Amino acid sequence: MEMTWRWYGEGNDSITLDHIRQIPGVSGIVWSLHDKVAGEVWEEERIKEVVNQITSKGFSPAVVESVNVHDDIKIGLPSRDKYIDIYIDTIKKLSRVGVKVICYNFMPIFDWTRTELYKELPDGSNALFYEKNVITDDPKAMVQRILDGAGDFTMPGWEPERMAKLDDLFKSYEGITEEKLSDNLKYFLERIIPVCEAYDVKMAIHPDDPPWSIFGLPRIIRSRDHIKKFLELVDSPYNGLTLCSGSLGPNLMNDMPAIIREFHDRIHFAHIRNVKVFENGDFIEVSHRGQEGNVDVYEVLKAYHDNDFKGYVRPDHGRHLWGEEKNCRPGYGLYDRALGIMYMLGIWDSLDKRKIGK
Ligand SMILES: [Mn+2]
Repeated sequence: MEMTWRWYGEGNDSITLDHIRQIPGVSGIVWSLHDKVAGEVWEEERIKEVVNQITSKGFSPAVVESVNVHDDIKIGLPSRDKYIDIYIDTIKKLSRVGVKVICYNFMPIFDWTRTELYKELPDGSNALFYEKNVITDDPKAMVQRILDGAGDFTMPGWEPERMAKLDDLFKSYEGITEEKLSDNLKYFLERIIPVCEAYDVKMAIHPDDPPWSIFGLPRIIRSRDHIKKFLELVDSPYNGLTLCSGSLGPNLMNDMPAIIREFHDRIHFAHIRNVKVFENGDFIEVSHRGQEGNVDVYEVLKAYHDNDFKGYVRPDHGRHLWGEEKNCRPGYGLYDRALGIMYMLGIWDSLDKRKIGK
């Protein structure tokens, strides 16, 4: 596996590339042009500027997370072709600077969803929290909670300008069933995957987070069966997965090691994170250590290791430790993700040694 770190870019992240260099074993930076909204053109100069920053510190820029998909593509409006052309243009440009994997998602309106960004854990750290019965009827109240909690940072998918048009967005998704959303995803993939094959860029869809429907919106990547159906939409190795143990994990029916063993050859990027699921269905993000939550991170890594996984891995989110929540992005502090990397590499190195009989 190749260990990576998600970085939001100069002036847009509390963590610098020099910080990241001091974490053992990190070879790549997961990046994006974070000021671009879905459907916008990515200029070559802007791409090169970020790639040069990354490579000048000795990192690989091979993974982009994310190139966001415009709602018109998800809804299936006639204007989708124009936005797919722009997407294809971006794939080609990214290929030219050495990008190998593009992460994206196909969730209507909302990206990842939580009800609290700094919920305190018993040890005094805090983390992203999801309280089931807060997500009932009023999406606007939830959006306000998220935007208030994010402070000065703009979070991908939660841009205030976009959230201001929430009523219109909901209206435009009326009548979009899971089946229609899946058809629209297939249409998108049928156009982009041949380009990906020609340009050697693998697409890696991120599962829905949380793995169930919210506010009546369809969600189609949230279980083993959904993943199987998705991979069959376009049966090419270039149509693959960002397998996120933290996103699928809150549904305890999702057996992460089994999913990895079944689909490992289509997993291009692994997000690894632990979650603790409460009896009432609420969940909170906890440290990577398996015993602290419901995702057995050792078994997750073992499933990858047994299959000689060569793809990219990153710690998904982390808790906020030692007061860093005052200036870090929610879920993207330095310390817990670095601890998570050491835990994961510790397991991986042990598995390596066992394999060669040391
Ligand atoms: Mn993830």
